[in-house]
This record gives sequence, structure tokens and C-alpha cells, in this order.
Amino acid sequence: MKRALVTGVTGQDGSYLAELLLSKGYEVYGLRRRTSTPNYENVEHIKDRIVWIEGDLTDLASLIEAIRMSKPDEIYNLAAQSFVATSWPQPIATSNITALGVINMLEAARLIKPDVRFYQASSSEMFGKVVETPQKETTPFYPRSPYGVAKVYGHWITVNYRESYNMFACSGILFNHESPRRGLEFVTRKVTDGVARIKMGILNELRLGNLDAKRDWGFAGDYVKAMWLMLQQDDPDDYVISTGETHTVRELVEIAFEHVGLDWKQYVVIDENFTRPAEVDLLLGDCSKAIKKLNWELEVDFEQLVKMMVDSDLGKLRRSLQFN
Ligand code: NDP
Ligand code: GDR
Repeated sequence: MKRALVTGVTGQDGSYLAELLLSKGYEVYGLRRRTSTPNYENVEHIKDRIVWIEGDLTDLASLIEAIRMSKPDEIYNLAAQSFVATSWPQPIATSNITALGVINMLEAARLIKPDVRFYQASSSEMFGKVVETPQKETTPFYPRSPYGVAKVYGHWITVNYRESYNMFACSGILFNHESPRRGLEFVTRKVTDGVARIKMGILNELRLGNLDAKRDWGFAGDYVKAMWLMLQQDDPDDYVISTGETHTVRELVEIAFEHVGLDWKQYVVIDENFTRPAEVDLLLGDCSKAIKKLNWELEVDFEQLVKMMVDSDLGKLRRSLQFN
């Protein structure tokens, strides 16, 4: 039985990845940090099948102990301060977790289990300002937020450990991916939850920032399969994972409102509080390397994704209103 250690397992991707690994017969160890109000919503259904280890990405000793306890064949480093907007008001915390957390994890792995296969959750936010489209593995980085800068560090330190110590370390440069388990602060879920609330008559407006931003949005369930595939190859490498389609926030809003028969223009209010000090205007990924080398394929397209999320939020709301 293979063993995997997953950091960030309570998050969106961690929960889908843990499901995938359990379905493949892995023993899954999940790193969790102490919080005053624990939230296991995403993993409630598999909570008892995960072996929990307490630790924090900023605490090297806890990571060394986590690797000692789990003796993993594979490590998936998904933990991060992952909300771009928060990286301006909390730049140091973001850097400590999202940048230095990666070297903590790599050092712990190098010291305790140097033959482990290591996956780093890199991001299309590293591309930032448009230098080239579509963006691929060789496109130069120009990050536009403290989060993006931290992810560039995480990416290069992963490449460096591969080259310095011959470790099996891969970096997945994933473009935005969403699901019904997405945090409520991210724009897709904010929109689908808002649409559900408006439809049910408990909200009368939705306040958003830049509707012109373009993103390459895919489904998280498809993307975690690519993470696993990267660690099953003969050689470690870096891969872009994307859909190859880009859409504006406005299109996202249109599809979500239209799905419940409403006109978005009557409800959406532009609010400067949700615009960013520096924006990433356009993300569009070229994932041909992953398709060719990993045989990775997409199952859910953008429109299906938005409708899936609206339906899920409507369902959740109806159930919660029934019980109140
Ligand atoms: P989430 O924000 O949903 O999950 C983040 C996870 O990290 C949570 O489990 C969180 O735990 C944990 N975490 C945060 N800080 C620490 C810490 N100091 N020590 C230990 N655990 C910590 O993110 P996603 O699932 O969406 O993303 C997974 C990874 O992929 C992240 O690294 C993200 O930056 C990256 N990424 C995501 C993309 C996307 O579109 N979703 C695209 C590209 C990259 P807690 O509940 O305690 O906060
Ligand atoms: P992003 O995701 O920053 O791309 O990072 P987010 O959903 O937060 O923003 C996407 C785009 O929508 C615009 N936008 C708004 N965003 C939010 N959150 N709230 C709003 O009200 C709003 N209005 C407009 C934003 O300006 C932006 O252009 C996500 C995260 O998962 C990162 O961890 C990951 O690395 C990248 O995707 C790839």
C-alpha cells in the first residue's frame, strides 16, 4: 500500500486529491494545523479514513515529525495562504507560508526521506502581467501580488532541489480551478453562492470588483488527477495544467444568473473594495505538454462548471432553510 502525505488537505484541492488517493488504495496522511474553530466541511465524508498529523508549514520541526510518522512515498504540498487579495494586507504571513513553507517542506523531505516523490502546488499567478499568451512552461514569470511572488519562490526552490539533490520534485503550474468546495471569497463561488441567495430571496445585490479580468477556469476534480499523474512518471518535471479557454468575470456572472433565469445587470454592483492594487488581466494556459506526456484530460468545461456550482449552492441553501 502506497503512503501519501498531503498538506492543505482540508482545502478544496486537498479534499479532491485525498478522495482520489483513497480510491487508488493509498494510505493518506493529512497535515492539519491547529485552529480555534476547525473546519472539516470539505473532508467530512472521508475524515475517518485520513490519518491526521498536526503540523504547520511554518514550523520545520512539525514537518520533520510528520514525515517521520508517515514515511510517505509521495508528498503533495498543497498548503498555502492561497487568497491573492489577502496577500496585500498580510504580505509577510503569505510569504512565510506560501514561499518559505515550501523550503521547510523540501528540507524536511531531504533530511528524512530524500527518495520521496514531491509535488509543489505552483500557480498561473506566477505569470502575472502578460508577457506571452497562451502561457506555457517556458513563459517568463512577472508576478503581480505578494502571493504571486511567493509562489515564484516556491516554484524555483522546487526546481532547485531537483537539480541540486536529484530529488523527484515536480511543480504543477495550475491555472484557476474551482468546484462546489471552493472557498466563498473566490470570485466563482462568491458569484454562485450570491446567485443562489438572490434566487431564494435572501440577498438583493452582489458586490464585485473587476469584471474585465480574464481567467482560464477548470474543475478541481480534473486537476488533482494531473497532480497524481506527475508523480507517476519516470522523471520529475514541471507542467502547466489549464483548459486552454479564457473567460471574463462578466461571462461567469452572465452564465450563473442566466442559469436561474435572472438578469445579472439588475443585481451586480461594482464595488472598488474588491479591486486589487495590481491586477492580472489575462490568464490563458497551454497545457499541450501535460496532454501529451501525462495523457491528462479534461472532463468538465467552463459552462458545466458554473452550472454545477450554482446548483450545488442552491441545494445547500434549500437544505439549510428547511432545517431553520
Ligand atoms: P485552499 O485555500 O482551499 O486550501 C489551503 C489549505 O492550506 C487549507 O487546508 C489550509 O488549512 C492550509 N494551510 C494554510 N496555511 C497553512 C499552514 N501554515 N500550515 C498548514 N496548512 C496550512 O486552497 P486550494 O485547495 O484552492 O489550493 C491548493 C494549493 O494550490 C494552494 O497552494 C494554492 O495556492 C494552489 N493553487 C490553487 C489554485 C486554484 O485555482 N485553486 C491554482 C493554482 C495553485 P486551514 O483550513 O487551516 O486554513
Ligand atoms: P485569483 O482568484 O486571484 O485568480 O486566484 P479569485 O477568484 O480571487 O479572482 C479572480 C479574478 O476575479 C476578479 N474579481 C474578484 N475576485 C474576488 N475574489 N472577489 C470579487 O468580488 C471579485 N471581483 C472581480 C479578481 O480581481 C481576479 O481578477 C486563484 C487562487 O486560487 C490562487 O490561489 C491561485 O493560485 C490562482 O487562482 C491561480
